[in-house]
Amino acid sequence: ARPIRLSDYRPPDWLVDTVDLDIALHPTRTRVRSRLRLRPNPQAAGPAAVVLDGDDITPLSVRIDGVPMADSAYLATPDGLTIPQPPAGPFVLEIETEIDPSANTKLMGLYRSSGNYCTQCEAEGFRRITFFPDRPDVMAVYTTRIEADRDEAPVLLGNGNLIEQGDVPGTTRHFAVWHDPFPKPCYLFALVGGRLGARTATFTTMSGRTVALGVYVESGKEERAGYALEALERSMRWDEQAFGREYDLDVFNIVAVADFNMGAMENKGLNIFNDKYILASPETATDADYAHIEAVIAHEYFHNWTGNRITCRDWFQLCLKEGLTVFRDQEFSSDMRSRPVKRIADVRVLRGHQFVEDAGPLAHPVRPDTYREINNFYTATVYEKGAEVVRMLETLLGRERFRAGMDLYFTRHDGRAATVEEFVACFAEAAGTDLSQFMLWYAQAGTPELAVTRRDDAQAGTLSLEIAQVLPPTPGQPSKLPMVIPLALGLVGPDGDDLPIRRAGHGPVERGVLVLTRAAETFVLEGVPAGTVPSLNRGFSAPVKINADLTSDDLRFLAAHDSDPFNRWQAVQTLASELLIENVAVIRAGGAVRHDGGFVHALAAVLADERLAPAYVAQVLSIPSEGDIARDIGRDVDPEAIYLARQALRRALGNDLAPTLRILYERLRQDGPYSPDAASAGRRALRNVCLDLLAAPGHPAAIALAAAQYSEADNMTDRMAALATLALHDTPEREAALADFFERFRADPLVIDKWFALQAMIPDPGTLDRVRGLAAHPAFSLANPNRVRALIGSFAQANHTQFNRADGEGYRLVVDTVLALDGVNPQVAARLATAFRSWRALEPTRRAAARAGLERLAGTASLSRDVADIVERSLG
Ligand code: HT7
Ligand code: ZN
Repeated sequence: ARPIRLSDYRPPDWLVDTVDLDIALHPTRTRVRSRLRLRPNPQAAGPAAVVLDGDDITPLSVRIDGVPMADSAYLATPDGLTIPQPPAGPFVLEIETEIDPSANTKLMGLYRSSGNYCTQCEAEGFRRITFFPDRPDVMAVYTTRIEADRDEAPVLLGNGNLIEQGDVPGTTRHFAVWHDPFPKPCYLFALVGGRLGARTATFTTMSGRTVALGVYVESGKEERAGYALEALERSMRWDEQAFGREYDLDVFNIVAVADFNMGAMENKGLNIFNDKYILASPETATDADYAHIEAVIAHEYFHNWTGNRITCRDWFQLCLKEGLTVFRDQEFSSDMRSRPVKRIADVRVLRGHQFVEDAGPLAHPVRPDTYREINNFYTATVYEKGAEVVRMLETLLGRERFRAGMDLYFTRHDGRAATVEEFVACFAEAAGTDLSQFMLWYAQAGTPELAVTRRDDAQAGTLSLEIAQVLPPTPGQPSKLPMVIPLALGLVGPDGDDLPIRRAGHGPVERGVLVLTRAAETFVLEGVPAGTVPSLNRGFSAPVKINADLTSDDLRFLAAHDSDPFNRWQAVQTLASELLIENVAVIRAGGAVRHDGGFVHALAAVLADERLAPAYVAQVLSIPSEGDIARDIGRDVDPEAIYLARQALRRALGNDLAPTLRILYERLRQDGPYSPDAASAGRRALRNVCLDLLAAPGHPAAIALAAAQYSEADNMTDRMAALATLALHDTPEREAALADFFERFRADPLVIDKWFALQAMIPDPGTLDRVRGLAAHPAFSLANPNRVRALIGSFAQANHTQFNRADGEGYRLVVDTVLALDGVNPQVAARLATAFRSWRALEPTRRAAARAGLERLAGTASLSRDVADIVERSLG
């Protein structure tokens, strides 16, 4: 039946007004009774069969308007249930099924995690619970009765508000009835039953309503749920202030579970989270963990409006909720923390994941137009590039008109399932502007490349910028049209100050944003003295690659003076990247790497600038990753040479900057108890970058410093940073610290994940055997996605030299794991298989080995649809 195409979209034949579920939980025989009020869709073509989706379930009984149906009156298949001749008008359909949550290793539908019951229905999990038109444009009002053994599941949670609860007379069982008055698609359905402890609070909304908040965790871990609860309160307040969005139910619950396919899920009134994004204490969570928790809590909460109240018409519109909600959570984190540092971090993620995706065989538009397996489209392109597209709308329209567009979207589409066209139309209308060319951002895959050429006319006092845009071909899209690109520009005058931006013949450039619309165009800027340096794409106003004719002197000038913190950081990154790429070539040719005193000097100047926040300086000091360098090189990639070039630069920085780094390291020492706030985290970040660079040359004194920090740390950030530094040096201190870490935290699987991940990332040839050994460790389990991602995911995605071993053994390990995992959890197996997405960019030996790995997967009988889809597209 697959592939599914956007162009084939048809409105549903039948609508569901209400869903009444009665779910009696049992470890292996959970009984599900569903009662659907169906009516023909007036928008559909005419009388039609009722076709319900199902996956791995069989009907025990089917009734129409209370009358049992003969088995011959409906057709049950592995994919669902069809009633060929339903009543002509509205009717009530009742279906009974029985499911086995304990046998559910796919973690989609109803399953058990640490003995607790929980659900995951996005994208197509509800059909594993009961038969239903499992598509987001069928929105219904749900009432759910949950029944369970009181001992086994004292806590019973559902969507909406709790309307009834009690004991089942004469039994050990009890029940709870939840009613959600807001129509929703079935992917937002959820229930939880188990032995859970909670942290609770109340929140008073902007209109004065009281909402009961609860964060439920494994009993005994309530202490670690406090930060998540506070983050939830901050998110709720922020959405009122920034977007005027108020929460709408009497209750908002969050539940943390240990076995979860992704980060978290925005089920209406009952978010379910991977416990990794809830549980935090200074001893067990790093500053980065705290920041992620805050961001994910916010993201899922913000879905209440962008995703739940207004949902997607179909899964092709996924970016409508995900891109927009990522944009909203990024804005929230920027307001809670440092805006420039958040922007830099987000762009690092975008380039590290989305640009890589865009450059390989898995590239797809922000709104794909075809898919075989929707679970494979929860990608960096849909999420991160989707957020950039929303950000560009704001940049193009300005804050006020953008907000007016959002307001219109909220009022016009509340309670509906919408499309990208309808979303963009709100901005076009609110701003009185034509956004038809802008729609190409949703339709065309690939990262635009801008070539920028400067022409100075000293006499006329003008600077001309000739800008050409090219969008490279991507799978299924050999040629492209020019895009609308908002390019925020600065002109840094010879004295280092910003100059006004005026276009000859046009006057001042609104908000300093040049709007590119053609394949090639020239912007003549006036009032520009000689020695002015353009600062292009300030704040990363568009998700593009820029190839500008800026010299190293220009970049050093920007690194010292640019008033735009993003571009100041970018200038240093570009300088580093150019040096590293040059040295990679030198290494491959057997030569000696070039030491660049100018680059060291530029970094020293940033280090010496006391006006800069430590968190920002930490970002400047973090040179491009191996992945960044590989991506910038783009073809014939040799990961070993990249590693060596990067190591050489890190050593040079560690040696040349040692005195300054050492002074900073001491000055930034923590002077009170640990606090996860952004300023304290920034100081730790910079201190730990200093430590890592100091240790890079491998001097025993620096290794001892790291070992001392490891054992003296009173928080996980400092302990983990020291361990990560030690992990890069093959010393007795490394093995001692790793052994100590395991003993300290062996009872805490989330912390042991850090231990798995760190070892998987060690760039030594011995890592392959180490990872094989760890995969057999009692703390490892293929059944738990966090364990798999920590050990095998980190090896495949973050250990460039060892995953890409020239002998192909790294690929073999990952292929073996994908195959073993596919029968357990195909969604997670498919995600792991995407590690091969850049195989074509490798040098010939590794390319051949990676291809052989993919072909081994392709040649395996009975691959899941999830893995088969990734493998076929990767080879395609
Ligand atoms: N909307 C959710 C995406 C999702 C998911 C979450 C958990 C398990 C499986 C899932 N499939 C899709 C999470 C989000 O982006 O907010
Ligand atoms: Zn989301």
